[in-house]
Amino acid sequence: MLSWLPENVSTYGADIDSLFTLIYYITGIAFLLAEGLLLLFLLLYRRRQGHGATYVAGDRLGELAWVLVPCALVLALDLWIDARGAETWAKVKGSAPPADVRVRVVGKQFNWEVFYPGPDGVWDTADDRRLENELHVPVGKVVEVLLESQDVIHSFFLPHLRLKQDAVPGRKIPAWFVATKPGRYEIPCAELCGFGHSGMKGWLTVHTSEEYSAWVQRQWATFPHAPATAPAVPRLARTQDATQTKERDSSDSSLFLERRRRERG
Ligand SMILES: [Cu+2]
Repeated sequence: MLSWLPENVSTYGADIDSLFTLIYYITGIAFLLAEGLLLLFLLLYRRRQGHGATYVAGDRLGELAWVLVPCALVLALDLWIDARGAETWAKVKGSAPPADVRVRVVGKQFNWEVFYPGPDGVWDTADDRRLENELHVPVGKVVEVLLESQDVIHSFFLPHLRLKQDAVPGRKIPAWFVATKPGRYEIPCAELCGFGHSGMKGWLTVHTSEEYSAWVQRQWATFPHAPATAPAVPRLARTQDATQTKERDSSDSSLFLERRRRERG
């Protein structure tokens, strides 16, 4: 296996790694074959006294085969990778298990802003928390990350969780993961996003459930309605919240249009 990969602490990490390994060996072998043939042909058909160059039109089947056979091979290997990856893609990107913890992550030049809905589980209320470059989650729980960008395209990358997803201005893109081991892991930005890109790095802290409860207590200690136990599960169901987000979006855009109308008028 590929021992230089970062430690896998994700429930779906093994699936991603197995695909990565497949692609790694296919492209590695293809590279060695192509470059080996190139060197061999350079040697075999090098310039020699008394041998002129031959013009090859490529219109005979035997000549065309040099193009068509590699094309068919590449296509077949592509389809193989697609077939092997379909199930993993469906699991990781196609659907998400019900979230235990939900956060919003906004990429901006040059840091990650992490928002928690707070004990009431509702966004945009007084108990929301905003953290800079710090994402705290409990181990073994489904974490849903709603990705946004304030300026340019960023890429939210959790190498140890085998998760990478672009954050695109104007879009809210959901991603999810379940961490299997407590620890502190890097969150680099994996998309060149400006002069400070190389320094754009946050930290994911995966707590044990007791540690996470204690962390939640500390974060929301100042709120009188802070719960006795950790709000691991925000109160809103997924569908309810999706509707609410949609409503807020449309009201945002209608406010924007209204403002434009007033500015013009
Ligand atoms: Cu970046």
